[in-house]
Amino acid sequence: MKIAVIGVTGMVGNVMLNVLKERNFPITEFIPVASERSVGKIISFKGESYTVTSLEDAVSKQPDIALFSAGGNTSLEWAPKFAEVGTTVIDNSSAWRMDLTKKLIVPEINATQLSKADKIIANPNCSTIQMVMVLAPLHKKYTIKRIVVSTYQSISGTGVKAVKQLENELTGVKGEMAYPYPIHRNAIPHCDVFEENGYTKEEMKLVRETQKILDDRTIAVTATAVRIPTSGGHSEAVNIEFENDFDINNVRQLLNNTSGIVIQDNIDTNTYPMPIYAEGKDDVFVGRIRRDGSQPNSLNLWIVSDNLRKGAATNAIQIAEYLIANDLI
Ligand code: 2RA
Repeated sequence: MKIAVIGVTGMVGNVMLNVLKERNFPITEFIPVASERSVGKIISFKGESYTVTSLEDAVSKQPDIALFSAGGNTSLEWAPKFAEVGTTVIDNSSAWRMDLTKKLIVPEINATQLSKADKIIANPNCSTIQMVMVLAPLHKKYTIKRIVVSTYQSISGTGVKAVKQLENELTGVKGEMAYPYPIHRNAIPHCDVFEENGYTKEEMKLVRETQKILDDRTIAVTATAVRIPTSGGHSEAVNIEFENDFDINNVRQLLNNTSGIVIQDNIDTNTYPMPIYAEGKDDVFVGRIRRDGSQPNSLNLWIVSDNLRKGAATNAIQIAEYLIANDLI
């Protein structure tokens, strides 16, 4: 496969290269692409050196697949240009996620929707991916009525500037600030920008993308997204109200038997998921599974996953793998 990675010098782009290598993705030609200011830079991939090229040049090479993680504006402008030359675009930005003509895919849940006609495919938001991975099997069995989710999000989701700000705060170095206040020893209830309704875009992604991926607009979702000083992954406290009652052991068994989910849940041994141990892994980790006795048919659980891997790079590459395996490219 001739594959282009757009945004190759960014945090997700870098993780994409690691995952492509780890999964031995079938690549016959690799095209690293970044913004004008990075064109000409030399990067290393699978032991070889490559020169970063421009979007114009990459389109002219007509790649089979283009993995985008370069922001929404770049995706809006360039994804159609790649699609026009026959490239299948898998885009990690929010640009195409809610477009009614585009598919929003978590392979374990809805890859079967995909067809050869899909030339621009949207990768969901990281905090959505880890949550719907757990919700999908539960929704299928018990029918979800309402979700209340609070997220505790890694600063790596903000970007390299925020990671650097935290490092500087820890080492006492004065440097550029991603936030106008400290990240260290703080919790910032502000991920992405605020919308008119007082919720942030991050919170509304959890609402809108969840309904689209589970293909059920009747699911009520409310979210609070918080940035915390960790870098390994996003954590989520999720409260689910079902239409139907459940047996807690059946819930565990169902999640345990779901591909991509690992249960870490034993209060006798203080076993539960934590981002510091999820970092670098592709699984979605679930723990603190317990009935919510405050209302019928309700469950609490804790979900943790590496936001740069299953939350971004790995999910996108799994979509590409699915397309290849099903002759859709
Ligand atoms: C965040 N979900 O964590 C977004 C991804 N950049 O800020």
